Amino acid sequence: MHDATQRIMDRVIQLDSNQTEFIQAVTSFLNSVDKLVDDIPQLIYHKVLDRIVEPERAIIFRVPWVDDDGQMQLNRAFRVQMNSALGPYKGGMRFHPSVNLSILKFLAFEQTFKNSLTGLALGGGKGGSDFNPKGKSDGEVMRFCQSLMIELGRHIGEDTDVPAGDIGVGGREIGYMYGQYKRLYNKSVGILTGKHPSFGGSYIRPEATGYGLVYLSAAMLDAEGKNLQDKSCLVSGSGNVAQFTTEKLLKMGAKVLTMSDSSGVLIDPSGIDEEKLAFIKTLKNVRRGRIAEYAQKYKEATYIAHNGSATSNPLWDVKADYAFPCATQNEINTEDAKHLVANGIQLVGEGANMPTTLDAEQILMDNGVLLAPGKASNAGGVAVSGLEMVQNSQRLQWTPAQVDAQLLTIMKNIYSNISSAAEKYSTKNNFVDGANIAGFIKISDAMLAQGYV
Ligand code: NDP
Ligand code: 2IT
Repeated sequence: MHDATQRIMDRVIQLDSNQTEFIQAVTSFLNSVDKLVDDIPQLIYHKVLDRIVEPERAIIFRVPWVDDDGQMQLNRAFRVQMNSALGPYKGGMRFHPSVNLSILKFLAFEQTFKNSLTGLALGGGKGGSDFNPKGKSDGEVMRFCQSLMIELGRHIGEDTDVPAGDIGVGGREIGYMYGQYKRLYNKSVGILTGKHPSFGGSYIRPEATGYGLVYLSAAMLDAEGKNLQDKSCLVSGSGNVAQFTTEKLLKMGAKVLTMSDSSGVLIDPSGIDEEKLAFIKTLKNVRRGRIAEYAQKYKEATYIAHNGSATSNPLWDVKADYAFPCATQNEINTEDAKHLVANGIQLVGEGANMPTTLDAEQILMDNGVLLAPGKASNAGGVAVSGLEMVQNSQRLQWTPAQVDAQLLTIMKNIYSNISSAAEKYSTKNNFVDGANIAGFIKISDAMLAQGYV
C-alpha cells in the first residue's frame, strides 16, 4: 500500500482494533483502491477515503421482549447507516447470536459498494440483532420483531433507510416488522423490502440473490469459453441464498453435490435434484429443522457434523468444477482454499458476504481460480430490493418475468463493469479489484460533488 492509503488503514485499526471483520473488509477494499493512487488527485483520494471508512451514523438500542413462559428477555440491536451518497441507506437485517458492531460495519461497508455496482440509487446500510431465532416460537419471533420496530421505526423511512432480510431474517420477520411499522406510523409505504407480494413485495425477491449469483457466474464463465452444463458444483448453506443458487444451477443443467447448515455438511454424490431441493425448502423454511434429516431420508447422502476444532471444512474438499459459498463470512480459510485448488476448482462464486478470508482469496487467485467477490456476485438480492422500492413508489407490481429480466440485465452489467475496471486499473480477471474500484469510483464522485460529506 502507498503511504496515503496506509495512513487510512492505520487509523481504522487504531480507532477500532477489536473490529476484526470490519478491518478485514477495509483491508480488501484499500488494497484494491490503492491502485488508483496515481489516477485521482491526492486531496480527493485522501478526503474521500478517510470519510468512506467511517459510518455516517450507527444506532445501538435495546430490545426488550417477553418469551412464551412470560419471562422478560433482552437483546441488543443495531442499524449502521454507512453511506448515503447514492441514495437512501439500504441493506438487510441479520438476526444471529454472533451479531456485533464489527460484523454489521463490515456488512454495511460491503453493502455500500455492492449497491453502487447495481447501478440503482441506493446508499449502504446494515442492521441486526444478537437475537437467536433458533428454537423460538412464531409468537416469540413476532413479539421480538414488534419490539425492535418500536425503536427502529423512527430511524428508517422509504426515502431515508430501507432495511431487508439477511441471515435469520426472511419473509416471516419482514412481515412482522412491516405490520408493526404500519401500526406505529399509520402508513403503507415501502420502508422494508422482501415483503410478501400480497402487500407490496416484489416477485423474484426471494430468488434474486441466488439467481443473480448464477447469472453473474455464468457471464464470467462464458468469457472464458466455459459454462454450467453438466458441471458439478459445491454449495454451502441451506438458507435463502443457498436454496435459490441450487435451484438456478439445476435449471442451468449443473449438478449440486453439497449443502450445509450451522450443524454440519451434507454430501450427496448422486446430486441434489429438484425433488430433494423441495425437501430442503420445506425442512428449512417451514419445519425449521436441521439438514442432518436429509441423510436419514436419502441414504445415498453422507452427513458430517461440524467439528469445532477442525481446521478445514470437508465440504470444500469434495471434487467439483465450481464452488458457491452461501452461508456466512470467512467460511473458506487457507486450508479450504488449498483443498479447492488441489481438487481443480475453476470458479468460486460468493453468495455470502466475505465468505473467503484474505489469505484464502489470495491462494485462489494465485492459482487461476475465477473469484466472483460477494459484493458483485450476490448483488442480485439488493438489486431486486431496489426494484421493489421502485414498484412501491409507483404503486405497481411487475410480473415475475419482468423482474427476472431486469435482474439478468443488472448482473450482466455488473460483470461487464467489474471486468473492465479490473483490466483498466488492475489485472485481467482480478474481479476483487474490479468490484472494489468500480463500486468506489461512483461513490467517490458523488461524495465529492456533495461537498466531501
Ligand atoms: P439464511 O438465514 O436464510 O441462511 C443462512 C444459512 O447459512 C443457513 O443454512 C445457516 O445454517 C448457515 N449459517 C449461518 N451462519 C452460519 C455459521 N456461522 N456457520 C455455519 N453455517 C452458518 O441467510 P441467507 O441465505 O439470507 O444469507 C446467507 C449469506 O448470504 C449471508 O452471508 C448473507 O449476508 C448473504 N446475503 C444474503 C442476501 C439475501 O438476500 N438474503 C443477499 C446477499 C448476501 P442454519 O440453518 O443452521 O442456521
Ligand atoms: O447482503 C445483502 O445484500 C442483503 N442481505 C440484501 C439487502 C437488501 O436490501 O435487499
